[in-house]
Amino acid sequence: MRMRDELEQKVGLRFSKGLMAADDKEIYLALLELTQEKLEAAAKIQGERKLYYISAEFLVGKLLSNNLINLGIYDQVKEALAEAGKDLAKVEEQETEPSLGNGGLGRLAACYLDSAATLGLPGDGVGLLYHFGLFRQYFEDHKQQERPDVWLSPKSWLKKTGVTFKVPFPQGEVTSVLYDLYVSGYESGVNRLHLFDLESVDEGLVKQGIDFDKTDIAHNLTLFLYPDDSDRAGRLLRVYQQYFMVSSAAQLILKELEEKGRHLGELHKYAVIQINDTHPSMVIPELVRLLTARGVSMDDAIAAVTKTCAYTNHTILAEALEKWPLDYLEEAVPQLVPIIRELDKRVKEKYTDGKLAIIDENDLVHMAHMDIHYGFSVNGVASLHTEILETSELKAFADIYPEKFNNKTNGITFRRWLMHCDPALSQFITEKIGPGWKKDAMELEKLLQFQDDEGTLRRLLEIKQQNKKNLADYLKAEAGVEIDENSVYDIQIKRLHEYKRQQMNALYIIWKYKQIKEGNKPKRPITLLFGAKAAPAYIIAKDIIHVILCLQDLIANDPEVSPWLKVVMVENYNITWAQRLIPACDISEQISLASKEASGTGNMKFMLNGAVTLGTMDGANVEIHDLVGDENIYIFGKSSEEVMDLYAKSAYHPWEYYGKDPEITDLVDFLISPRMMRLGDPENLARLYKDMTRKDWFMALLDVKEYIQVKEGALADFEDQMAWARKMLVNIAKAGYFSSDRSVAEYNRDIWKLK
Ligand code: 26V
Repeated sequence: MRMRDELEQKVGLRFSKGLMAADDKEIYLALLELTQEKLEAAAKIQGERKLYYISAEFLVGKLLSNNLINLGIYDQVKEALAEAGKDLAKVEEQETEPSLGNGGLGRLAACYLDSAATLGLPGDGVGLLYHFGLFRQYFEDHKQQERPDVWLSPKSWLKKTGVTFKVPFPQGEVTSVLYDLYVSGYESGVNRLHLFDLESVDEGLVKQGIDFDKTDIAHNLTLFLYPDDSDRAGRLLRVYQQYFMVSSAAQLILKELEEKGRHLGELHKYAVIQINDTHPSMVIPELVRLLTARGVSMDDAIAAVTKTCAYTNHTILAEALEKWPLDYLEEAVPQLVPIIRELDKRVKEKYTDGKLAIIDENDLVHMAHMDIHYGFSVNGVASLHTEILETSELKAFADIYPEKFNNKTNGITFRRWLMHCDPALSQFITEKIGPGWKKDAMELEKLLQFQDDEGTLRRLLEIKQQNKKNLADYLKAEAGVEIDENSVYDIQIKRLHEYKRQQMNALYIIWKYKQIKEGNKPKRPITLLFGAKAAPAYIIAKDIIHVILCLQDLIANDPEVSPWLKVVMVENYNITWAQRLIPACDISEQISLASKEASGTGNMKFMLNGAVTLGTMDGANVEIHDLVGDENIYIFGKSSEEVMDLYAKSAYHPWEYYGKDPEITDLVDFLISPRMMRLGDPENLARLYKDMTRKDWFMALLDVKEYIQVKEGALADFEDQMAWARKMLVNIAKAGYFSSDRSVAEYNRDIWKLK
């Protein structure tokens, strides 16, 4: 049947009208049903051995267009709708974005599911169905406020499976209910994302903002992702949630194994579990518990589990490396404690080095240590990150288990992050080098032959210009904010964290503001765009948002400066925003303190869409730099070795920069200047000022001057548009390495061994 007829039939059946008479919402619902049926009919990827990718987050983004692209019917649908005078982009706006993640780790999980399905690898995701997601961010009085992110609706991509499991807690048993989402591969079959909900969950528990009774675990386990953990009840709730997730996952895995008629002791032959950061680590003792309860001996259970589990580390930040006090585990998951003690005992019998212990001398349970001892693979997510793990953070482990350590540099799916978000660029690339890059991203290198071709470079600039205009139009329509499409767009979008150094970017804004006030106008107006959520209990991160919003206001209302400088922080930054911002970007801000950003994946998305990176030698920036060369990236800042040395010697003191360098004094003092104090909240501003001058744990003042200088250099270079376009082209051409198809193929080759 023609697509137009299929659509007419669906709309007719559902709403008793023709396509032309239907509104965007109705068309969306019809398309949802139609697409879901096609997913249902698509081949299910099968295999003897299966991957279970367990993760607290899956930041999948809107699914309609992604599924249409992967099913190979996007163009047909778009044309059929156009025939009826409808716009697929408008229809897509009807979908609410699932709120199942927080940042890079969650988006990575979604990209990997896409790639596994694309490569035909049998692999399912397993996670939780959070009713209110992380939170919905809004701004009030220049401050972040939070409310529940209501995203679930009766008609959605979720399918109730009827599968349930009992999860035991000291307070009593609860029931997990399994929902599935189809994960389509590009011109391939489908896998699934399994999301567990709590049968007895009670949304009514949420009273004020995002507050709820954290102790009522029979009703709260699947309300929010990462609920506030600033008190004991909050931290305990994390443990309850994690156990709810992994016990359900483990039961699902064993159920599937039993259905295949396999012996449980052979788990490792038929299943591989990727543990995405430490949130799912309790799957190890839980599997041991379940296997022994079903008659497998302790030795065999431990051996099988160790051969089944692989751990990915996504951060070296101490506060994110989970260590649970043993008494929390006694309280929340007492059934696991004897097993964790047994696992720890076996380690201590073999190794005397206290650094290797699972349970340390303070009775803290190191989740990562359990993963490394009782898993067969440990990987970092970029070369530099893995090197730091091996030589520093996890050195004691790399010494005893060198064969377990490996690097898997992160990747992104080009389906969403180029084909979907930048169709004009996609089409142009295909015109130049054919469609082969969609399946083999390394083919993008063929673009290099055009690096001196004026026509190609001009067209790249035109496409970027159109994308910038599209963003300007969208911002005006959605947020009532006007930006100048002829300005240079400089974008920093990522979680708000001090190590990512949005505060350093804010200092640049202050510097530029002062320059303009002194009459030094830039050659071209500059637009600085931000998107970031701060964890609700992360005070300094919220102060940084406050400063950015105050600067946004200050500058917008200063007629001397506003024609030249514009600051915009978008509200509730999410995947949908990212898809609009990234194609419009000229300068990609990747300015973390070297050694702290494990990889970054936004850096890859920007590069792929023809933005030029301004960054430190951190995470995957190092690999981007290797690929594009000095000419096509702007690097500044102290190296990871220098930074790690400063930490080791406690040798960094912000006052040595703040007090001694009048230029820095000037910038930082501006935070508490009368102008800012009038506009903002003195408490927040003074707190950040104090932090930056006395602590500055992530060393913004160390690199800020070089940052300003190199950023000014990039802005100057932007004026030679043809030379800039050449940089854009090289970045696009070299981005192929960062396809998640490459990453996932490497995971499969070295770890999963699925086919
Ligand atoms: C840890 C914690 C600790 C307790 C509070 C809540 C919370 C939430 C998330 C995390 C995990 C942080 C790890 C993470 O997201 N890492 C990011 O992973 C990306 C994908 O590998 C990588 O590109 C980023 O550089 C890295 O920061």
